Amino acid sequence: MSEVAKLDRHDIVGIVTIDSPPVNALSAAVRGGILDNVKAAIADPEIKVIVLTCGGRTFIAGADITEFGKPPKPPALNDVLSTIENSPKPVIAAIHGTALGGGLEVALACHYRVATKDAKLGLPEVKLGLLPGAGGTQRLPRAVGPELAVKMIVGGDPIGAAEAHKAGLIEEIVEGPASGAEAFARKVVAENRPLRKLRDDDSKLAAAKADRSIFTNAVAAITKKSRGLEAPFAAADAVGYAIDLPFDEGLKREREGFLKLLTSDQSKAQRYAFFAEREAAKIAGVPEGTKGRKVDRVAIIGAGTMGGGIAMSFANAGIPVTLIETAEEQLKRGMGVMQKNWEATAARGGIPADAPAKRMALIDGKVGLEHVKDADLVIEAVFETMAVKKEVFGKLDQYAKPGAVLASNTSYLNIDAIAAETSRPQDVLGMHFFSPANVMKLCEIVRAEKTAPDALVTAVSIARKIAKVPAVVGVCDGFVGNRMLAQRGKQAEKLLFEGALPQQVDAVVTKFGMPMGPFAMGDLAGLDIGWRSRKDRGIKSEIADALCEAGRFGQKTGKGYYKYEAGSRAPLPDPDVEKLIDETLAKLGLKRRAVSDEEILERMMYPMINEGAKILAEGIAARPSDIDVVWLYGYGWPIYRGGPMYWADSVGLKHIAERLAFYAKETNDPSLEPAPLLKKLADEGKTFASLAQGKAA
Ligand code: 3H9
Repeated sequence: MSEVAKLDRHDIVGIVTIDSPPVNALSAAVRGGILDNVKAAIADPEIKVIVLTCGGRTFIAGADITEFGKPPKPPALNDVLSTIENSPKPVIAAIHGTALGGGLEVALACHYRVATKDAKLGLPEVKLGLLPGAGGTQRLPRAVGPELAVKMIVGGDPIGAAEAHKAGLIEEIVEGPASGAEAFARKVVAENRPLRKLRDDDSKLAAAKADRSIFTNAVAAITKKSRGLEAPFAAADAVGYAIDLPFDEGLKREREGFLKLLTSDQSKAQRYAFFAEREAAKIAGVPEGTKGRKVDRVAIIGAGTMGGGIAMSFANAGIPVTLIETAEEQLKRGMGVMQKNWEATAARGGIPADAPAKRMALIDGKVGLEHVKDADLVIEAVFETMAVKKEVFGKLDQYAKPGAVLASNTSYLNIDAIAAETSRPQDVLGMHFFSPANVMKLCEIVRAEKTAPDALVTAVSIARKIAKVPAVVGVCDGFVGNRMLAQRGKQAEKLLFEGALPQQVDAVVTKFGMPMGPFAMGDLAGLDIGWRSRKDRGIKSEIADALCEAGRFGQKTGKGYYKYEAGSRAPLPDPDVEKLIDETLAKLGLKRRAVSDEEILERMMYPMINEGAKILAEGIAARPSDIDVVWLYGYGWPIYRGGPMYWADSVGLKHIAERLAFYAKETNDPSLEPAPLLKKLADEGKTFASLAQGKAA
């Protein structure tokens, strides 16, 4: 018998336990273990009913993703599932933790399912660019009906045990998975319940068979946000087979769809992103086994947009927050915004009706920095100038308790200089959240020169606890994300002087898959901030300056690079802007030329990659995949393109280096010269992925 699974017998109940940490993924060994042990239970004449359960923190979390792309090893999952489904003795899945992907498919092949109350059940394959490949698209619609099945399979989000119970996906909610399932199993035998095989039960498909719009409407609602992605549409087709075709035929077509996606570039990129995200949580250069500090309470300084959003993220995760302002009025305003925000989410059904009150109760609003005294982690989110930050940190040093981690949410300032204001630079680091902070998943954790390893571990683990994706970066102007973005911004602006229009540049960027182009983003952020800072520094940017002089500050004034209809955020191209650009160029004696979309794409993306190469060479990011994580979760880089560094590898570094050198010459811009690391890799025919772990950030 296999080591990862075993069979125990409690008189008539055979208990098959899978134990393959960390998440009981369906590796070849686990598949074999299930098959052998279920067969042994079937063969044992004493056993009348079989319970399938898992050891450790979770039920099976899916196929073993690390096996994808390698030659398949027997037994195939579908063969394991048909052995379960065809068992002459009832098989009951006992679910705790998460039953995901292939894990839920195993459970769906069982005759009955029970789960603990905090269990989650889902088919998240689309998030890896796949569709369920072991009957999930055929059995789940038969278990819960096509509408919920579409939501779970095409949307990829799991449901909780209560919803699963209501929908008929599980029979009972139990206390302990194995003991609860065993009691349920005895009932099945005592009551002589039939072997429920989902494959043979079309009752929940009847309505959609009669009126296919039930299905197509559900698909249309879910795929609204699937722009550019292949998997959700292929997954929807597969659910359609459940409605239109006999089970075996549907299963065959599902398998074909799965295999096609498995070799697709999109799925490869999405699987890369899955592991990149987990890799980013492993901090380069920190001694193994370093433990984080305990964080029971967080203090956040500043109840503005950033501070409020950060506070919400902590309260969402059940962590108490002391929210500190300089005056009652600002505090009240900040608290009001949070409350409204949660109430709006509750009204949409996004969180339970009592959640806003519960979360507000976790936030203790206070005036005065002395109130940081009970906090284990302090996050400063005040005005973005060095003088203000220094003053705050000087005071924090006075009031914060010994050992508290002191973080700044600065988006570009030097953390070393901030840390130097305290007598405890080992406790100081950056936690750079992205706006809106309660929504965006990225948190750049900035490691300063003297940051202690355990302070760093604390920041990374607390970020994960509040459902953020942390990426550790080093100190430099703009850290990883904004430093790369600045290069894109610079080229975007230059393109306007050469002949492109804002809408042309933005269209290329959004067609690539980014949620917004640089000019629509400028309008959203407000153009006046940059204008003022240019004036302070005596710098000119004639087109942007002319827009601001004409009162076009972006969305807030209803016009910027675009015009906006009242109450709408949709950017509309504005002939007045084209005129303004023409006039500005005429004044400067410049002529517009036709700029191709190809050039725009190259000049938007390649300079960022070039900057990424510099960031790696300087050790600001430890791994190319960390840079990808920053872009995926902080800037909406399309997941099916894996991240800028991954994408660069797929384009070819030699091509990118050549094009950069070409544009450097053509547009007389030395900043576009290929970075030494990019050039070296290009010359050697290598990729970013080939880099061994770089210098620790
Ligand atoms: C599928 O099932 C296809 C089938 O339909 C068809 C087959 C024919 N495989 O996330 P964590 C590792 S597709 C391999 O940090 P958490 C992970 O890399 C699959 N490894 O923990 C990490 O390793 P390390 C559908 C996996 O508690 C460690 O486990 N299923 C897998 O925050 C801990 O992970 C999914 O998409 C895997 N399937 O979250 C579920 N899963 O420590 C994917 C995890 O070395 N998994 N690992 O970095 C998840 O969503 C989360 O891992 C889970 C736990 C919620 C389970």
